[in-house]
Amino acid sequence: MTWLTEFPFRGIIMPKKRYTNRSGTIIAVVLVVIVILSLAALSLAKLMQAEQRGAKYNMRQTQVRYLAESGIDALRVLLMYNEEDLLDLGGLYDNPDELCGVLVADNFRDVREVGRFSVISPWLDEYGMPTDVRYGLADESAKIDLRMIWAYELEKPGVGREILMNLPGMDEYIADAILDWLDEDDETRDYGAESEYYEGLDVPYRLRNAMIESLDELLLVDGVTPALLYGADWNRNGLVDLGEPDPLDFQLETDYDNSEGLLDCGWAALLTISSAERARSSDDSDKVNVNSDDLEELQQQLTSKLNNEDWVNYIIAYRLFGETNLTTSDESEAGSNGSSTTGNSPTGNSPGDATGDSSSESPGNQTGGDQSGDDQADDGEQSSDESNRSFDLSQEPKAKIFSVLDLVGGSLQVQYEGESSTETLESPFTEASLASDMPTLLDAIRINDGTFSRVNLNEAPRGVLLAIPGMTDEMLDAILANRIPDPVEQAEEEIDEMQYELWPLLLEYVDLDTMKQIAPYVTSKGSICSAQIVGRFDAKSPASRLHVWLDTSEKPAKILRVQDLSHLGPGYTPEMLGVNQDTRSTFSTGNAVSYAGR
Ligand SMILES: [Ca+2]
Ligand SMILES: [Ca+2]
Repeated sequence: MTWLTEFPFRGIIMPKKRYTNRSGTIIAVVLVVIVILSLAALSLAKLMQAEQRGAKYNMRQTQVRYLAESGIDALRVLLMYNEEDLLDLGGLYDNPDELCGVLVADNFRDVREVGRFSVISPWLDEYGMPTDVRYGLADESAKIDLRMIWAYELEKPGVGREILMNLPGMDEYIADAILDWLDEDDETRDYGAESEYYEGLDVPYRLRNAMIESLDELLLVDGVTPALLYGADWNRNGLVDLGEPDPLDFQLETDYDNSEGLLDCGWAALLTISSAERARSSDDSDKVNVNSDDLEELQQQLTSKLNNEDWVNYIIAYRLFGETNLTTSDESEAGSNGSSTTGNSPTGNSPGDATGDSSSESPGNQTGGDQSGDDQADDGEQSSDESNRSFDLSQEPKAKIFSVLDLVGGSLQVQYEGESSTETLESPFTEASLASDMPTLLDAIRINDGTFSRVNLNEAPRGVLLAIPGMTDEMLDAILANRIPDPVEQAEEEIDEMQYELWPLLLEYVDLDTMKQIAPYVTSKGSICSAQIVGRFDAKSPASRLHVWLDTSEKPAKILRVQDLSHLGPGYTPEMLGVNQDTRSTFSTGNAVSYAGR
């Protein structure tokens, strides 16, 4: 400060003034700096807090994801049990003890750290409508596999369209567009759409011309809307919840009368592309695929499996001289007038004959077990005289067998090797011996390689059953009223016939002719199962919801696909998930009380 006092112009006070101002400025500057630093510190603290919250939320999300994944592992452990032990444990159809609110992480002090998973599938009421949840696996075969539709359409053009048209809300434009999307050619069907249409769109895209890879892909098909594919089930939990569109409004949007509720959850609840049927024979050997191309090999396999020359002979003869028997409703209506399509077809397929037989003879014959045994013995003697004759197995097979009932009660015009004339071969499978023949046959053979499944009539919802060609009201009622989807109950009831897909016939709810219509399309069990698994903590928790598909034909079960549905919410109420909300009664000390009291 001395330079100021020594300044030559003492009268001028400027320097002193400047000195005073400067000291004030410094204080102000210091204050501002302090404020800025404080604000910076504060915002840093805020940021850190947000980061901490974010990190904690991430951690919770990771934890609930692992809770849900624990559910997948728990299922795979249960699937390791043999069938009997599994049934003792309560099975996998509806088993709240093993699969609802299962405790994974327990914490006596903090209810926020109590973590659980639940395994959930739709529960169908007596009308076959999804109205609630159960704790277990859903057979993917309860839906119609698009690959079955396609395989059958290739076998008999028209079948695919008929099945699709039987779906609720479907019209011929969409049905043809779906088939055009799947077929490899570029020829537009009557009402369909091929590349010309898709490439002319504002945002053009290519159609697949092959099997779709996920159901969502159907949204790309001309005419398919989210409302049709997913119905009112926006959160994809298989139920129409509060907050989801009223199915009546939805009805206006889709232009479909949904008063029966069949389209509530859209086609996604009725269709699949991931079912399979890999059941093995009861002795754990592979079943024989009766539609394989190599007839010599087929004959050997059947001989060793069935050990019945007449049966093997007739099955081979059917492949060589029979007729593929996939009826569509148009034909069955025409057929009921009494006309048989061709002279060479199995006579049992003539609807007039079959109806007559079944109504007049079936009750008496089926109760007379001894009589049916005698019939079989007679057949055996007759054919043993001719056992030296054989068929020319190098011929191209003419027919495929789509259900074991194709073999029942008919006859074939056959030609033996080296002979010029044809003769009639009566089927060794008679209506009278159904009860004994069919279980043996069903246990030994299958009709394809099992890469896709037919419809599981024990679990299929109403909308699926209605889509099966040839399904009658009588058949639908018989199935819905009498089926026992839970294997635990099935075992308790001890009705052996229930394990076969032909049970409506074997238990005499319907006649042979009615069963024949739907038999190519149905099975009693598939090998791929799915479920939604929700993991969450009991309080203040995000939820992780996974849709998982398991191949149960292998041990341990193979995880085929996991779809994360967490972004659509937990999907189920805490009560459904077995979450313990009454925290006060369970937790009497620690944080639990303070949390519950909030
Ligand atoms: Ca095409
Ligand atoms: Ca829903």
